[in-house]
Amino acid sequence: MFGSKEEFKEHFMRRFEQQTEEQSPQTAYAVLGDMLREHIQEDWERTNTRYAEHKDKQLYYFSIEFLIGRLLGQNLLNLACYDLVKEGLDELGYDLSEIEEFEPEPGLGNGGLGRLAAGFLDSLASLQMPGHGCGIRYKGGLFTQHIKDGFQTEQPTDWIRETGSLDVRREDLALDIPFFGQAGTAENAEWVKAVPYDMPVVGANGRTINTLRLWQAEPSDRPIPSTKTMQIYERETAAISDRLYPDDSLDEGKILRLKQQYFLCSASIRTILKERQFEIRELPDRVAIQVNDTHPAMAVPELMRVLLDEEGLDWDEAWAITTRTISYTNHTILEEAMEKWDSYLIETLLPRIYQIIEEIDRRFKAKLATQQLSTHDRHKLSIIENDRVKMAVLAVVGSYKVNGVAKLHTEILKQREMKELHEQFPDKFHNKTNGISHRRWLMKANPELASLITESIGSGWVTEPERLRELDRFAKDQSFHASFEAVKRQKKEQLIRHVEHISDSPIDPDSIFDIHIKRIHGYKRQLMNILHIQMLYDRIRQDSSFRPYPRTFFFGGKAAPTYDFAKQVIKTINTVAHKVNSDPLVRQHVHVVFVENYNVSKAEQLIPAANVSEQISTASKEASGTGNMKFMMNGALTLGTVDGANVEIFEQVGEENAFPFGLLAEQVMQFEKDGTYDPQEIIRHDPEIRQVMAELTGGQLTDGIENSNYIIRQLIDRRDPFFVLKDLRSYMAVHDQMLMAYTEQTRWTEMAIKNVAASGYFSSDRTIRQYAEEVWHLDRRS
Ligand code: 26M
Repeated sequence: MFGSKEEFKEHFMRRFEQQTEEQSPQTAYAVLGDMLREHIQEDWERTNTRYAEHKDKQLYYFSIEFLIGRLLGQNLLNLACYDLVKEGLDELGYDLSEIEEFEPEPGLGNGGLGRLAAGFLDSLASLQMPGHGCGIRYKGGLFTQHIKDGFQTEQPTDWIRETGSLDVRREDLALDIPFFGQAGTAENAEWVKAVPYDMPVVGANGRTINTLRLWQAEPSDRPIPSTKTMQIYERETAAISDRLYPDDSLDEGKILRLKQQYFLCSASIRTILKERQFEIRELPDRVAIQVNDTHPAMAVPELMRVLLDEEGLDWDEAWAITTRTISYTNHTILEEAMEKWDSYLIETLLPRIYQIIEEIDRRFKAKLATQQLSTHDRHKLSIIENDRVKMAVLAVVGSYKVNGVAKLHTEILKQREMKELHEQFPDKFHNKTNGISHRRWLMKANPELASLITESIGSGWVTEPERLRELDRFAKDQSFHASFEAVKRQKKEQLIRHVEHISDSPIDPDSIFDIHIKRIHGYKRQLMNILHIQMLYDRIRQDSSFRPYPRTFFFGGKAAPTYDFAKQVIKTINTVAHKVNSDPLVRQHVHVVFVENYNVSKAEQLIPAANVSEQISTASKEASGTGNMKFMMNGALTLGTVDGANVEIFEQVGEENAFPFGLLAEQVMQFEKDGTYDPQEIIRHDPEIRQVMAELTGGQLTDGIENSNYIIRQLIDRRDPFFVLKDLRSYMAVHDQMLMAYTEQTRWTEMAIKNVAASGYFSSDRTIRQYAEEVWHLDRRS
């Protein structure tokens, strides 16, 4: 980026000395930010001009979350100047990784869905495709988690800084969005100004720089409704982009959330249409809009509104254009996560939009009227039902393609959850198995492994990640084994340095690093993991012949602030951790570490150090998972259920190089249907499980029985909806198998290498190529 190292140093120092602030790493961070900003400016403009001149079809990825993580290091890496800058700074007496720590974490997402959106932007730019993000510039990202007395506490996180950031405020593109009022007139509406902040998305291997446009809500200059004071108006306006909702699987139906959704959709769609350089009827050939889950599904009625009311098209023309422009990705089948809005809420907040949704529903029902359908089927096919709008049905009806995020998940959608819709639109449904950015999760997070790979097979895998397969040649190579093991060891030691202050006893780098990091949720079954650990504790103390190979269990993850069960799971993990870690006998075999405030940066430290990747969701519940892919790419072995993309991981690497266990999706779904699963029966018959349940009931695992109530209620009264007790035996057995395998070091290393070799399929570059070819048709020129 800056020519030579010497050039960079000179340029940097010149800048640095001009600063009024003291010469700290923080100032260095700001200076690097300014340098980057200037450096990419020209390529950013050139990219936009190129797209305009070639009339390239543009993709807009609409998402309520973009979990981009820290950008400085990734941008330097993609510009192929990370090493140069690092060495340059080194010679000047600065440590780049220390400087990187000064970048506030942009936590604009809850988890998988938001991180997926960020990875897709990385792939789009790196593949030099015209694809941009549209999202919200939340002042506060996901809360910061601290652990106090074993419990989660939440603090607001503000990430926006004046200096060092690359985004550009585009006042010239600001527009006013109306809420409330009456359908068809702007009378009595309450207006909110939407101001875009454009962030450059720097692609690797070229000079493509795409745009992530994040909208900020501000008071508009228009008159405010007479029923409101200025103070209230200003507060309500700012609230729209004030913070990210911290729920990742619960539809709460809050009006502020609805405002956020419409704000994003309306601002983005109106801008796309206003700035266009083509006839409106060409829209589907010039623009593709992908809606990331139903959160931006208001794009359907909003595009209809603009086409009808502002462009003057008739219904059929408008509908044909809308349903050839928008496509939808489904990320879940969990009932409680399916968005349903009370009709009156939409009708009050967005009267014209509600009229349009009603008309879409009316016409769809009219079309179905000629068919022989059961009442059940008609229910499943209604957009509006019992005075609620079902966003998933609206999204399916209003788009030309609908995809699941892994093979199994897509099959469940087609055959069960959306069976009736699938029968109506058989060609709409397709699978696009998720992927991850190998640039962030291998090259950036694990440069040591990346270098070793390149030394062995050359650098072809960097642009064609599926060529990681060439590593298979080294799966039995002794000297490669030694280097591979040395890298893993180094990453484990680095992780220890990062977390040792939070651990009450030293972490043994020779122990197996077994890592379970993701949002805390019933279906992700952190509870099963910690109950198993407690059972190990009991067994070690009761059976003097049971002395298992040392393991360190890492947990990390946040609970939604309103999710009491998940919060109690955190408490249980911390209580058991304390018990295990302070027992002089047990701690020689088992160590438990809860890593506070799990986020993208923590993931970058944890994943490269893992030996075992815990992916233990109840089969059928995890749509895909993407953490599973990151671990595999870093040479961890998957200990997991036959769920989500685990299925494809097992397929790619071979089951003999992984540890599958547990009920199959079909079995789970059968039990759910017939209700024959009885957790009490397991407790009655299995003495070890009985013991751990007694400890739970006695309050020993949670510091008192008040705390274990939620967990007991879930396992007993609610009959263990996530089959924790049902799968526990199988889970114990697979852990024992894993332990056996680990003691055969050569064989383990061979398996780990094969995992890296088979991980190329899970690069988001592959996913994005598939979307581009089969859904967005980005190569199509008009
Ligand atoms: C909805 C309504 C109100 C407030 C928040 C939400 C909401 C926010 C995020 C709901 C779901 C959200 O994210 C869900 C998510 O992260 N899903 C995960 O998506 C990944 C990418 O496809 C998959 O790999 C995971 O399996 C899936 O759980």
